[in-house]
Amino acid sequence: MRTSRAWWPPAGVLAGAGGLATSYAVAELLHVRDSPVVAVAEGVIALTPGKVAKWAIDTFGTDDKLVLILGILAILVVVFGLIGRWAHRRWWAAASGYAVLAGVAALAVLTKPTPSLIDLAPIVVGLLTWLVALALLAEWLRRWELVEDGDDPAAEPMHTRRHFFLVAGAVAAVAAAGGLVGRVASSARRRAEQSRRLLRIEGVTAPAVPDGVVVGVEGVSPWQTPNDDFYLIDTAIIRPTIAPADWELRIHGMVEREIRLSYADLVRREITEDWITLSCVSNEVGGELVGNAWWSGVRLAALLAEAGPREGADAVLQTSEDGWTCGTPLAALMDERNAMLAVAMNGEPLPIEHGFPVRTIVPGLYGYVSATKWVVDMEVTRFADITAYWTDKGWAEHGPVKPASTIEVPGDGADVPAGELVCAGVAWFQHTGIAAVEVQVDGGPWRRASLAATPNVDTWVQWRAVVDLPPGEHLLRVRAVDAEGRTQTGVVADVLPDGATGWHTIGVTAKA
Ligand SMILES: Nc1nc2c(c(=O)[nH]1)N[C@H]1C(S)=C(S)[C@@H](COP(=O)(O)O)O[C@H]1N2
Ligand SMILES: [Mo]
Repeated sequence: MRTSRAWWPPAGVLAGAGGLATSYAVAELLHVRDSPVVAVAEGVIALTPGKVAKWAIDTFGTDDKLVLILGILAILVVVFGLIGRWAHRRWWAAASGYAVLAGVAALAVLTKPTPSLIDLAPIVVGLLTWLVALALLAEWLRRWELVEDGDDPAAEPMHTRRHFFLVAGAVAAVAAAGGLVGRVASSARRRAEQSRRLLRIEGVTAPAVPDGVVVGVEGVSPWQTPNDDFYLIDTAIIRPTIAPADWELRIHGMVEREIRLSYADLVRREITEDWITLSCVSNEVGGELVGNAWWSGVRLAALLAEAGPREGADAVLQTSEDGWTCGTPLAALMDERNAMLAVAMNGEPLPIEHGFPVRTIVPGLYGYVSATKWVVDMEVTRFADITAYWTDKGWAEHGPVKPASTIEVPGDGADVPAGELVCAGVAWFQHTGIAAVEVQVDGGPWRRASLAATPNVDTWVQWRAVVDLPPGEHLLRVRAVDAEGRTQTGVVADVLPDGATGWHTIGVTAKA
């Protein structure tokens, strides 16, 4: 191994290991379900003929998957070595080798059920690591070769060799760091997921959808939004994974008594439960950033009263584990509404991406000023003294929800039979409530829709109306009347700075 020639294959293997390690780290950090190698292994399993699979299980027993992964890694070592050799004379061959490997991984990832683009991030990072690492190693091997051939009399032989080994050491360090980051992230995540699965919270009950809340028109959003379908908004690139045993909430600032609360302290308290609709300030008119769930948690009013806010305080600056902040009106957290530290969603411990183990839910406020996921700190303060994540970016300091209504059936642009047509959708104005929904055809008179039931003023309501459409193109429009008798404004406003307004309008073509 004293000549540069011998080092091309090991350089390929080293670069290969570096790419595998960074892709593993990215997969674990981003909570991508499978790292590329595991995805390929699962792809191989899916493609394996039954006979071969049976032979593998008979031969290797329950270790069959481990054997498969080790087999894939062994093949990769050989391929990486070859790629290193190719890099000596034909860089394009080496680069294509990596591209083919990345392509196989991408295929394995994208053919899994419900693939998403983020699942490709580990593969892209791995491919880039391969190319950069091999390019650096190849550069110094080439210089070393020049020195050996005596083509570069100016160069110092020892120096060039040493430099190659330095680069190799750096690539090895990247590989080790990637592996370590991946391990740490995966064990933190597994710990949080495991504790979540084992959690039984006394006082948390399963949701029972109340009578009469659905209008029974196909195509309308389910009244209860399942956790898996609930919209997701957050700024966390790496979502926090907090085991309940590691969670603590500090309530401090302008209070008589600072409170520190462990998870056990929290769930020992009385559990409150309610149907509450959560919506995002970024939801466009007719948009889908809204969901309705059965939330279980601990009332904030009682907790804050124990802390004892001082005269002059009007805000609570909430901070999440990942450093996101929002300012919430103290009054909204302490009045009669069911503002809570939620621990369960639809009868299950909060999903990790929805804020496990504890998040805030405040009926009547947009999420960006209230619904802190992974909440760990609440500072009682004054709006005049604080700024928060979104208010720093030009969004309004106060974010009370605005009334909204949407037509879900028929869909925009649909062809419908002429004559009587059933329309339906949802409307919401959390913590004030909806008194009526009205529908209009082609700018004509507004007609009242019929409303389904609601258990409280904090949830959305489903509506249904029958309109009569002659053949041709038509515009359908919807608006709500709130429980205080105000009609939803038709003035069009953008989502920035404090939520969209305007009447949801769709076009349909009635066919004779
Ligand atoms: N930690 C944290 N909490 C957060 C956010 C965030 O970016 N980080 N986004 C907020 C916004 S803008 C909304 S609309 C809701 C969305 O909650 P969901 O993702 O559970 O639907 O969470 C809020 N809580
Ligand atoms: Mo939001």
